[in-house]
Amino acid sequence: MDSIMDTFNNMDTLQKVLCVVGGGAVVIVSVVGLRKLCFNGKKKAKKDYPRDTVIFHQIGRGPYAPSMTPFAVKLETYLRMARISYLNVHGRQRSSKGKFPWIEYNGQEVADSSLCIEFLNKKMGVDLNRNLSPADKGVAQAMQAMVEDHLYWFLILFRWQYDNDKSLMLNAFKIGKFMLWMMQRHYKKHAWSQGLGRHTEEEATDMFKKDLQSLSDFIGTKKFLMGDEPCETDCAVFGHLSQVYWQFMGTGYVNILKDKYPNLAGYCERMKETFWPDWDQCTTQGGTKAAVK
Ligand SMILES: N[C@@H](CCC(=O)N[C@@H](CS)C(=O)NCC(=O)O)C(=O)O
Repeated sequence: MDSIMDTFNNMDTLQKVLCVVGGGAVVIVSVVGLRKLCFNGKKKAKKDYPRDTVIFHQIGRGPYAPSMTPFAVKLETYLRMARISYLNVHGRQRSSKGKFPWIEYNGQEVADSSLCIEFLNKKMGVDLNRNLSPADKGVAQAMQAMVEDHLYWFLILFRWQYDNDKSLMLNAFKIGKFMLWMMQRHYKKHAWSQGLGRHTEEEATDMFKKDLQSLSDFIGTKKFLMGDEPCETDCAVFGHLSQVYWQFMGTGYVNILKDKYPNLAGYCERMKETFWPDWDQCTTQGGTKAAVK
């Protein structure tokens, strides 16, 4: 270190400026390159997947639920509810929109879980909301927006930003401390741009609880979100609640559904029993038992 400093001190001013600018450029190029590699994904190589099968691209399985991504649990639950055959491809390949999950069908890419559902509904003639009145459809859509565009951000904040125990994230994503730091920065930026990341932890926690309370009040004693039969929106609601119920370790709210919103805990169990008889095999740590005490 001393000899590097001696060499630097012996340089003339121009050499020092070039050295500092060059060093800075190398650091910037490395960080930008690493970010592109980690967050934008690699160029896709076309593969020969079977025809007439939904190829479901998602990250690896979660420790106690089938994915750490609520949108993947949502889409896979939909595929099961609609009885559409699919092939899982687990990996870090992002969609053309830079996110997970996404699907391919006979070579056609569809990105965004809701657009995937819309595409498959049309392609396969599926309508899981057929029993809902127009007014019920409106309510279901509003509930979905609350869960995906509001509640979701609190999952992000609890997981990546608040000063909780991060061992679940390190283990679940099999990442080291540097990658954790990169991902924390990435999600912090996103939550800030979205707006909910600007609140204090206390304010955000209150909002998170209000969302859970609304879901709990709305579901009440019903078996599923809109009544005795599950509908398409249950997939999104379950996808998000599954993260709170089974994969909220390290947050201080690991048992919040069981303790404060038992009907939501019952709802999670019901959805799991109905659509995921193989739940434990779809997790890396044997599913339920380890997570919910
Ligand atoms: N609206 C999208 C949301 C998907 C989404 O936000 N996925 C997150 C994982 S939970 C993601 O890919 N994040 C990667 C990133 O932001 O870089 C959908 O429904 O699929």
